[in-house]
Amino acid sequence: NLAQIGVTGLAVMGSNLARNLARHGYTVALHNRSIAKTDALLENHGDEGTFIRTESMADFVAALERPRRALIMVKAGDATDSVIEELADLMEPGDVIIDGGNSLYTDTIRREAAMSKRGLNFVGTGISGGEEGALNGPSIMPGGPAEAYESLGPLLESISAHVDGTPCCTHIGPNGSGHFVKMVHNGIEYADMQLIGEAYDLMRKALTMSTDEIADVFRQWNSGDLESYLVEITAEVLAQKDAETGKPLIDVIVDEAGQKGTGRWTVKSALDLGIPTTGIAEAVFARALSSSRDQRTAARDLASGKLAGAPTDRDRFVADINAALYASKVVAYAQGFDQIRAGSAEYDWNVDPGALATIWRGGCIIRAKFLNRIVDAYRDDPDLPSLLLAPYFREAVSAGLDSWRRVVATASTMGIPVPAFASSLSYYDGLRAERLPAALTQGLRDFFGAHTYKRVDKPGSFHTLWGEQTRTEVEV
Ligand code: NBP
Repeated sequence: NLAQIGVTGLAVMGSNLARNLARHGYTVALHNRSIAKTDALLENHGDEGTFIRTESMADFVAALERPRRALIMVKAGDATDSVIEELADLMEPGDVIIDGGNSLYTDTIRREAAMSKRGLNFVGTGISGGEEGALNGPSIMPGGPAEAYESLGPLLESISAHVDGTPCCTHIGPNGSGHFVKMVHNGIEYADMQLIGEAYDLMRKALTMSTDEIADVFRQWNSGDLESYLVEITAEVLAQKDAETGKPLIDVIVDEAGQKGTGRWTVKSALDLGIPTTGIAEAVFARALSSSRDQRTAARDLASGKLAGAPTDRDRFVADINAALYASKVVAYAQGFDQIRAGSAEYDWNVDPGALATIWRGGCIIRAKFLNRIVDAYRDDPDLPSLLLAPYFREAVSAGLDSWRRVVATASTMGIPVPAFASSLSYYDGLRAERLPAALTQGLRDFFGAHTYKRVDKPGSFHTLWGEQTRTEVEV
């Protein structure tokens, strides 16, 4: 009996995906560089379905029915390259290699081109939802040849999360598109978490609320417009008590945030594409600041200035924070979708933003009720210039705008850092401004570097001999 699919790389993600596949009735070939993980999986969960144990890559490939489908779940980077090479040497034209790791999309573009020259179908797929999602239904973002998706799609769709009967898996587009959208997904996750952190910090510092009270607020928010996995687990994280001290666990966790790199990749790509993904960038930089322990220690006695403006009406300010969080979240998603649109245009991927929002509604870390609104927005207008311009979001942000400004103003006068709230509001104000100081930037650039400027009243490019009394503008 041959396997419909094989999984190589049986650490936490790979073994949970293998179990998920087996539970859905597929026969799954198992392989791992070291046999211990394969045997541990079989010993602990071998009765969950039909698995084929293999020790070598050759046995693994031989255990697969044709066209062969092999899912790689090893560490991203060099390990993935070497496993792809091993597999490709043993496979035949028409076979499908799937990389489900968190690979950089440019690596996926390179790998897909190399495999397609050898007649192999290479599918780079984003998989979100962590280990729990891998086992019970992740959000899956496969990129690669359309014909590979025809045979692979039903299988991936069956193991993905489902929302209202719709699978959280769809073909994203060619080559690196799946890993690209997964990267931006992770970037949005960074922004979401930073915004939640700022909301928590404001309740703590501006309203001196207890951790349990803040947990209650997040619990309530989770039954409103902010309903989402991250808001839900924020309430749980805040409610957790430390077994040793009895304090809220959050108060004994060191305030230095780590990162594995996908947020940084998103920002680098945004810079290359020229898209102001400021919410995600602030989130990545906020983590970097938190981890600059030596500087933070040395800076503890820096002046604060006169701090003022503590809110007097607690309920009202909590409602303000709710509105600021929602509006800033809309900005973060608007920017993320702008980046996806720009990436899609740059690489000719033809990514459908509405379909993407649909598969992010379940399984993944950023799953949220809110995603339904994004699906609606793109269904009503596939060419929407910005999510902020969709009627629903336009109205929602406008309704919360005064609150958003109060929150940023209060944070500023009280000396509480809110980089993501504040920069999102500045982005919004920048986007809607009739005139920006960019005119001055152009003037300065022309002054020192003859970089030219355009005029509001006629076409063309102009350079001025600055400082001359007479009109010395020249058309370039
Ligand atoms: P890890 O990223 O920790 O990788 C461990 C696996 O890679 C083991 O099976 C290990 O084999 C194998 N491996 C390594 Br390391 N070097 C290898 C090499 N040179 N050749 C062959 N195999 C090699 O596992 P993970 O946390 O399960 O994640 C798997 C992938 O999924 C990663 O790309 C990750 O970024 C991505 N991902 C993870 C999550 C998550 O929540 N953890 C979520 C979404 C995506 P060994 O047992 O012999 O050492």
